Amino acid sequence: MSSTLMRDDFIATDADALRADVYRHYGLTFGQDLTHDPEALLPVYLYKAIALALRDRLVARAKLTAKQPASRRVYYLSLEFLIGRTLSNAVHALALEAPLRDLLLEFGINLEGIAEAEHDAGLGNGGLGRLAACFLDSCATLNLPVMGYGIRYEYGMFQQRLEHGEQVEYPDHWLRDGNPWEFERSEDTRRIRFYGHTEHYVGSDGRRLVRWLETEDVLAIPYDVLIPGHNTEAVNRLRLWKAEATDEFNLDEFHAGSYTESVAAKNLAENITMVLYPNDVSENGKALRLRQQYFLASASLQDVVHHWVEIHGRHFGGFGAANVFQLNDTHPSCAVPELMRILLDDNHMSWDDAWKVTSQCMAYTNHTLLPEALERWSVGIFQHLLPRILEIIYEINARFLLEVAHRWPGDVARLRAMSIIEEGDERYVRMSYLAIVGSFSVNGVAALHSHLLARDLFSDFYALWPHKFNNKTNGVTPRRWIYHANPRMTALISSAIGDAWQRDLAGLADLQAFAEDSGFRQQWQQVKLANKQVLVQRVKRLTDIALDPTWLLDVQVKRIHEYKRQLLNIFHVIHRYDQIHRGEGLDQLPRSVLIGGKAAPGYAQARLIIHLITSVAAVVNSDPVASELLRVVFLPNYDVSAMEYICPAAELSEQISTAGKEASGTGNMKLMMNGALTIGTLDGANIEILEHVGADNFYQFGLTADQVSAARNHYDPMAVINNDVDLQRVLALIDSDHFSLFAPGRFRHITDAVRAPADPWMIAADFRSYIDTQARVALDYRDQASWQARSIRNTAASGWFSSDRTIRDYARDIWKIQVAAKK
Ligand code: 26Q
Repeated sequence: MSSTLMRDDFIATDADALRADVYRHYGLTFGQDLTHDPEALLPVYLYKAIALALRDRLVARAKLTAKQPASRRVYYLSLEFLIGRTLSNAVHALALEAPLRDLLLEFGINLEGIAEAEHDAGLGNGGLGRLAACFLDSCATLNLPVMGYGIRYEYGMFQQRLEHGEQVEYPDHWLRDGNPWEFERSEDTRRIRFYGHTEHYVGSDGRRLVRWLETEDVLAIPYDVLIPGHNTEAVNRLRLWKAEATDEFNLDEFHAGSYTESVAAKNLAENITMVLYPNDVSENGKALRLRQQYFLASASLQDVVHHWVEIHGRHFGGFGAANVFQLNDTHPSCAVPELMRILLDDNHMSWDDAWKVTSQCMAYTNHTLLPEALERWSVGIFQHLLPRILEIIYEINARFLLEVAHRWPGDVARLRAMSIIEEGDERYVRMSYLAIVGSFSVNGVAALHSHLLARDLFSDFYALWPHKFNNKTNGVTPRRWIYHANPRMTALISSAIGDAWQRDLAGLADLQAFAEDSGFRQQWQQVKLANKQVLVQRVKRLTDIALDPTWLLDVQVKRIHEYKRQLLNIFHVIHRYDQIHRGEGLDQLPRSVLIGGKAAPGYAQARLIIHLITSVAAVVNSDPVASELLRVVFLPNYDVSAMEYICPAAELSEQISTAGKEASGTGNMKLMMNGALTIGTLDGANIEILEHVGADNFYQFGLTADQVSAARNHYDPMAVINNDVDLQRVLALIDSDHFSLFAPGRFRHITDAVRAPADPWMIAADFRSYIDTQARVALDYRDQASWQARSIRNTAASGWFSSDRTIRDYARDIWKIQVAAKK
């Protein structure tokens, strides 16, 4: 069966061959007339022609990689892969930048211009989705047998525009111009079942078996995207599933003559992969989201089992040792009962044998400490949509509770607390408990986060199974976030320490010594200035706001959420504006404050925070006095491509979440790598950033996680406010409608929330500490020699935050697979 790889599969990577292929795809694949007139050129076709020429060169590598023997394979299951653009990544991985730039000269256009024609693959909300994309990059680069499984959403993360200062969402039809990077693989189509009912029967061998009958089925069609490693021939795969109706859809209606209605009903099935859900509390509990989750879990597991059976037959004894499924949060945790279903119902294994296999190959990563963000599904929805899966969850729970009862005899409260089924007026399936019970590994994404999971959120489970719990601090890929995003800094670093650091980011430590070199510091400053100029031009184009590239650039980019405290940031801006207005602080350091991020559409308070930011920006930027010292920008539609030009330019990185709420953060790492200093709380990975870079090179402020929890029950924001004239003035300015002249009371919800003793985010508690620390930043920035030295030290200390390090940790501790020694 196995085909041999043809010599011809390997396409020459020289400049002439590349040139011929780009011309061929441009003229033949897309039927365009060759033109060297930049005015007449359609960049989207040139982009697609180049993409295909590059993809051609990855195919043979991908086939070879797939044939490599592996004693264990890993599958990264995620509802989100926030890939962004692929063109430059492929160019760099194939080391084809120089010939491609030469070729593009013939068309009178540069690589950056062509790259802009590619639409971001925005198949994720934020950190969790981008982490999955960085991980795939590192796995390929480290030559690991890891494959991604996700969903090919027709519409990715919505596009954000501002209208009258408010967020408005537009659909992200990213596939409109076609996707040159994917291969449809209809031969691997899988069938997914929904609804129906179960029937228990006795098999011919006397076993008690279960059938899932009268289901409504949907087809899962795989689309493969190639994931090239860097400095290696390895090319891994990301398989994204699209839902399609089966051909027997609504046969009854069809025969009854309602042909058009029955074809139209295809929509119901095809809706499943129509749109990415925004991370939105108001969207919780939507049945379509559960359909997406089961669709991904079932298609992916069937796929892996299918290929297993092709090789091993229906013998699953070795399956658990040969496969690991890494669950990216609880979103794909239906994988646990689904693998049980496949082993029990489709392969007639005993419960004990099936459970041994399943719990040997599942591993769960948690990404949140917020109790309200833990996934729960109403039993009613489950029963209706996935009756067989619910039955299996009940059985898993019954056996698990026996174990709990054995460990804590007579402790009914503990049974109630740990049950996978939450009892009450309405009953719920607790997806995190299902994932913990079904997995051999449970990890958090930063040291503090993992510690708090074990100590607080999952303490009962930690007491029962301490060996399952571990930490894997997040990381980000230096290929995208340094070499691609910041070529100027990359060149400067290599001119100082050589280029070994580009293969092992720990080598960045050699840069430490250059912090004392004044010539190098000046070059470092020039690079930052050039990057700031690029950003300033983009900001001008997108918002019409003019920034001065010599001012301190203060950046907060991330999803808009109360716990991330964009409010604290804008309170600081209002405070400085107020000072200027009162004729104080006219000698203050000029600063540009850039804020970007999307609010979940149903999250009213987050939308209001955006409106406050844009309203403050309008007032400050048009004030003749204030705008000489302070400018504020809300950058619309923050996404992966935006971060690629923001992080090289940023000088101050705002990581100001309420301590104990941000699991890790990853933007903090991208900004640090590019030489920004962090102003941050002791939260998530900020703590590890501080440990690596040292307290002199990090602006720490605010309550610790333990202080936040201790203050919880006697928090008195009014006492804090009454003691702080600056905070009183900030609140008074907002309440006086200074930023909402024609809409009295518009921001009252915001100031009320800050004054409420129940404010979980403790804005008032950290205000003074934040303002004072910002004043220190401003003072320190005036000493540019010292600032640049500390910027260099941040980059030098950032090597540990490479996702290559993170993936080595996963490979060693969880996946138990070999990584080749460092070169
Ligand atoms: C859940 C149910 C229904 C609809 C949507 C969702 C949903 C979708 C996305 C829930 C959560 C998310 C995304 C969470 C996320 O991005 N978390 C972040 O993960 C990063 C990577 O580990 C961390 O660095 C961040 O701290 C964490 O907030």
